[in-house]
Amino acid sequence: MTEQETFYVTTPIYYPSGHMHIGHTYTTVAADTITRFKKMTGFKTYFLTGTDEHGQKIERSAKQAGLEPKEYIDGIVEETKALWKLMNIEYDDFIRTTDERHIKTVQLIFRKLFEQGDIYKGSYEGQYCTQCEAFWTSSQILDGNLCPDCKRSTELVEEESYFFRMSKYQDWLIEYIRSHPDFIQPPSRANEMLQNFLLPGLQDLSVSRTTFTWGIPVDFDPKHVIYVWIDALSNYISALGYGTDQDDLFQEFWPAQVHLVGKEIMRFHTIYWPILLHALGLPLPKQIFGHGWLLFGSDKMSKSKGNVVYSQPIIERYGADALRYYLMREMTFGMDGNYTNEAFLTRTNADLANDLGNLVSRTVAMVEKYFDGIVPIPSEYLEVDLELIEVAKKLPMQFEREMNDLQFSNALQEIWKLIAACNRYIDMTQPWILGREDSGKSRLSTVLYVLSECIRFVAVCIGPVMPGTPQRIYEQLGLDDLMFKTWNSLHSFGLLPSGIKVKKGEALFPRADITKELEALAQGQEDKPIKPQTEVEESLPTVKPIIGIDEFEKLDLRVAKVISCEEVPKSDRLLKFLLQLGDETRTVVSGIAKFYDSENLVGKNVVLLANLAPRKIRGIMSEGMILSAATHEDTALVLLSTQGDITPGSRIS
Ligand code: ME8
Repeated sequence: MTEQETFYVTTPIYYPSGHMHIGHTYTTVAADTITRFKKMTGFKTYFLTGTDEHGQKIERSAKQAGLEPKEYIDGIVEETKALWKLMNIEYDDFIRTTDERHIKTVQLIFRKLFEQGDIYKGSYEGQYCTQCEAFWTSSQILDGNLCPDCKRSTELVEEESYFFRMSKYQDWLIEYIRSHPDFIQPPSRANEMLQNFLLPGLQDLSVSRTTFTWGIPVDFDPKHVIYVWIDALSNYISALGYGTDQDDLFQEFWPAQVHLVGKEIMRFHTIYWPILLHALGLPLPKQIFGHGWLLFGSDKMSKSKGNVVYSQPIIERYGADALRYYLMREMTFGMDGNYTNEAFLTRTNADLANDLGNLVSRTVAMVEKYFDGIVPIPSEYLEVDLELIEVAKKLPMQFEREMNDLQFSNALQEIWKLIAACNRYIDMTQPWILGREDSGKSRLSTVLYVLSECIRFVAVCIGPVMPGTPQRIYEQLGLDDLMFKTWNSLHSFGLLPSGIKVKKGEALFPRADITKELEALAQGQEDKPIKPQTEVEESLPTVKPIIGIDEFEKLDLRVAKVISCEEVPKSDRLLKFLLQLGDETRTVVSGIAKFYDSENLVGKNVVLLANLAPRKIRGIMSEGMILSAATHEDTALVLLSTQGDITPGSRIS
């Protein structure tokens, strides 16, 4: 017996700096789909996902929520796991970069690279973008010192730093990429990496920071934390136990077959990661696939821009399979595409309710009507039958070829070719006419058998993309036995046992009234995107450590009156306030726009933390913080106010 081939697939580990949206769902569904397909076709699979929990961005998001970073992240991680469960994602492991197992491995990797001379200590000056957590060189930075990725202002930062000798490995990597055409996919991205980064020459990479603390400390120099990308990328091997004495998974599954990532992080995965692995003496993943973006208009949907669509309201109304189908079918994997509710509903109606749903319900209804629900024994096959059978027989091979290239949309189109052929076959053979006369019975038995068997082929193939649907089809076909539901059972046409009893069920995908559903979906997006498994109230944060009165007195809390309040352009979260405190006025930006209308606040008293260091938010200098009470998940938020009349500027103690 040959050893079972392994297939290790990963998604990026996502930043838990906000709720996961449909873009994160996209990559995760793709990884789940290919894993299920490989498992079905006989591979031993391993599917890793997780969260990237360190860095300044998370530290800041937590601070804004008034929580410790870990406390803040825990809530989002629970939410994320709940979302993956709803999406029917079956990962083998969920790694968090705050896991002890990960921290130990990252420290070990860093030390090893330092000891062998690949990492050295120096100092760094550069434009740093806190939003993207990236340093930019003078050739990359845009006019006005704007970040080339997110177009926000960057800061000039100088700090002591450890560096990785990227330049040492540059020629090796160029050669590797050129001699391994499958390594970077789609191929256009390989060109991009070579032209934009490798051929102009790599600079040594700063791999530690002293400007923030929320990270993995360098164990031999703890004022440094390890820069997020070494920390983050190592997850792909730390999760397998690399560098520990429990490294069975590593031995079995490394190198990964494919890392699935969005195209914006290809540079990290196709340059830093291979070099890091090579320096560690480890084999490289077989492939890095950079898929395209889900766009909102012409912009990438992203947590930091807030222009996102959440998966939860869609799943709640139409089920995970409809959304999984849409994501895998609508866009070519590798290219950008738009998500709109309208396109989703149109496709669901056309492909799922009409093409697939009707085929199954019509076939089952006819078997019930003409054969008392018993799948008949076919008689002689005519030309028209053989043509359809040929389409079905070709499907597994064509489907497999597309799936192996991660061309999910093409793979689904192959299945839908068979569905369309079946629907045409019904029109051509006209079973309702055959059913009128006894003489048509024998012909009708062939037609309905062929259709039922084609539906079985469809059900097996759609499983990896729509894991909840095959069983619903098998139940309608009356198919129990596992042996008719496997990939191998598609090797020959005609295995479906005659004599099984079909059972009409609910419509697989009810037809949506698009106008009505568009309204409901828009409302759903306004509501809370993701409900964690546990009740929100139960997970309210525990009380912070005790402080003395002297520490409390450092806070200068004042009553302030709202003179004016307006929405900050291009933000659905921020309001800009002009506040009166005695003789003084202050401008303050506050993230409460989701909970209050700006005009309702004018004239009201609020509580202001008046001695908070000023901070620029969206280009506006915010001079203090308006206090509010919020649930842990920010599902509800109310401003603190005063009871009774009090002069603005009064002290609060
Ligand atoms: O980059 N369209 O985390 P992240 C398609 N922590 N995919 C999208 C998307 C969109 N609009 N938005 C997000 C990070 N994604 C790092 C990764 S890996 C060692 C560290 C998906 O939370 C896509 O896979 O910003 C993208 O690469 C990833 O989420 C970015 O997630």
